Amino acid sequence: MPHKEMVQKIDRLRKERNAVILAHNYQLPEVQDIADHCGDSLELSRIAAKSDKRVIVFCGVYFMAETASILCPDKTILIPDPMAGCPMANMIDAEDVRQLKARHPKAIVVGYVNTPADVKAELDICCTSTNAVDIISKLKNEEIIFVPDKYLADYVSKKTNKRLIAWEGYCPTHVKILPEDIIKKVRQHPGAKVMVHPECRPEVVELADEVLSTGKMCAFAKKSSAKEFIVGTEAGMIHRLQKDNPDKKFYPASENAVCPNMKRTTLEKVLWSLEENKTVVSVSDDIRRRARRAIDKMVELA
Ligand code: CIZ
Ligand code: SF4
Repeated sequence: MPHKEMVQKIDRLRKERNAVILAHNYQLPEVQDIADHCGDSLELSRIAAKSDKRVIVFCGVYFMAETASILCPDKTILIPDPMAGCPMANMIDAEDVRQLKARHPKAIVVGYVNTPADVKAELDICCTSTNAVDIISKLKNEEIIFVPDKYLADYVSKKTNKRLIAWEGYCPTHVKILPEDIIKKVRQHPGAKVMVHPECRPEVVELADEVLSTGKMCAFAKKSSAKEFIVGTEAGMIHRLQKDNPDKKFYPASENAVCPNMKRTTLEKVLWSLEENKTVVSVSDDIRRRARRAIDKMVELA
């Protein structure tokens, strides 16, 4: 089907079905372009919760659609491709967290938003890359468990001067960005500001001017007086930044940082999702209630 026809069909169905289409900052450019809103996972979940639309088409990975479902259980949350998982989120399961808690019974358990719903249900507090440093710095506990990202844990630990008991997970896409990539790009664009995501390796984080979540990258690029930026995160972010700031230039730190799961969502699948009401993401009441507590605790602290 030609692109224009597909976009027209999506527009028609979005109205008929009373739906809102949300796209994560790492989605394909053509998906970002037809979305009602782009953002990070929590921004999008909050938009979903506030929306008066009945149906939410969540273009992102599975844990993000689950988080939206936890925050708005009365709406229909659709994921255009249910196979779009996050390998980092899947590096830990609920039983792993229960075992960690048994080994460190006094510890408080903080978990990155990149976790499946049943893992969130085991957490004391959820956090995002935007608020992780803020939340950990406010905790008075002697022992803090942090799951699943060892690199985000390392960054937060250095920023807060706190020792964290970290799980050994990592993002397979962000680890593809190497220090030599940053050095090469800085040589090519000497005036550019280097912003990287805290999921990157510590050796990459060390070379950055700014360490930011995708939401914060958007805000920083907008307000900075710099005209050029080297961007150390998933490739989809370049489209978002370039569209918001047409007078500035954005260069990927590495062309290899492409998340195959984020790229599973295509316009065809968005259309199919609206046509067939597929695939519905829902979270059982018990898991939802417990996971919701960890998210509410984050909102209270951050
Ligand atoms: O929370 C998100 O959306 C993720 C995974 C990354 C970010 O920094 O926005
Ligand atoms: Fe998961 Fe990394 Fe892909 Fe984000 S970029 S969805 S953390 S694998």
